[in-house]
Amino acid sequence: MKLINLDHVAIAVADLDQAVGEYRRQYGVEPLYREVVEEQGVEEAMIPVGGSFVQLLQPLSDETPVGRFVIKNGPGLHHVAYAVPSIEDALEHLKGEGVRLIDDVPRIGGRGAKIAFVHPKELAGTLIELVELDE
Ligand code: CMX
Ligand code: CO
Repeated sequence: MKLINLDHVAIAVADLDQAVGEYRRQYGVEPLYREVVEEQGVEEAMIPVGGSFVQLLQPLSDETPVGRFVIKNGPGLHHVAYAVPSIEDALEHLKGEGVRLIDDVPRIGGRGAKIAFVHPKELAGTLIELVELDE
């Protein structure tokens, strides 16, 4: 297992345009990507900060992971994502450690990256995403 960097910190929001506007005004930053990822039930904006991103997530409906999260907790910190060299190797390693995975096999997320989630009950109540970027 090797973590390349902290790829992004994800924040669930109710209104993406408003959140992007607040980041712009308060911190002077601008999204580099913005896209709808149907399979994950979100519209996302990726704001570069140093070598990492802030990922703002607006749920496409209440019946999505982020939609349920916002109803239950309100807007806030949703997950952290680590870049890995090989997502298959990382998942294999975690399975060997007996770690509960949400995704046994990678999915395609924003930026066309391979992604997979680890269950938040595994480590300090934190939802963890692994990302393999196509570079
Ligand atoms: N962080 C920490 N804990 C979380 C959480 C989060 N983001 N989301 C849910 N939980 C906790 C809940 O509080 C709940 O805890 P308790 O049992 O103690 O109350 C438990 O996990 C189960 O939550 P739930 O609301 O009953 O179940 P859900 O159906 O919402 O499933 C989860 C939770 C994590 C399995 C689901 O959100 C999931 O599959 N997430 C992965 C996919 C995802 O989040 N996609 C959106 C982001 C896409 C991207 O980054 O590109
Ligand atoms: Co993410």
